[in-house]
Amino acid sequence: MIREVLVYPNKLLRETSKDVTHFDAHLHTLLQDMYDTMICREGIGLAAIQIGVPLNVLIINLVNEDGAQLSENLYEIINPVIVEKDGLTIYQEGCLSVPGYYDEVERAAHIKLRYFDRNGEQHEEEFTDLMAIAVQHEMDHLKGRLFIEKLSYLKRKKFEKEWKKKQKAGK
Ligand code: QAP
Ligand code: CO
Repeated sequence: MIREVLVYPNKLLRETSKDVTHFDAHLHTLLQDMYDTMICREGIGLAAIQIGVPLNVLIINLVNEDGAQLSENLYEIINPVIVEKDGLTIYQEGCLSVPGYYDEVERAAHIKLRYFDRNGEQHEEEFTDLMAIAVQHEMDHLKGRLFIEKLSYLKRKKFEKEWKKKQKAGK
């Protein structure tokens, strides 16, 4: 089922999400709804809180070198913990909860992630490049943070200005 994506400045987006304790049919329905919603809105990543569910669940589905978004490349990440990180990388990020705005954010270039899959199996995996960026972006949502909060003072001002302009235009 396609769900509504919460948009800044919705207060729910500031909530801290909680760990999943039951790897059951409810979780699987949530994951399916998140996937349907993300694909419908042409996203590559989504955290559960973006559809109003404060659980430590995120999905990421990057496109391949041909630009195709294959479901076989879907990551379902539950209760993630970054156990190692190093390096720095800058990327022009966007977010389904901040539609139409993109700006450069600095993040660790390499992470080692401990997480659970939909069946409650634990995994430890290293990520680099866009996948490392996406995981960190989505994990910020679990802490109630948006990428616009990581911008420099001037870039944040630029965002506020553009956002207000957009509100006035009724978009
Ligand atoms: C998070 O972002 C992310 O403004 C996922 O109008 C960001 O899926 C992962 C989107 C950067 C890796 C790098 C944004 C769609 C989608 C928009 C998204 C929009 C339509 C953003
Ligand atoms: Co986001």
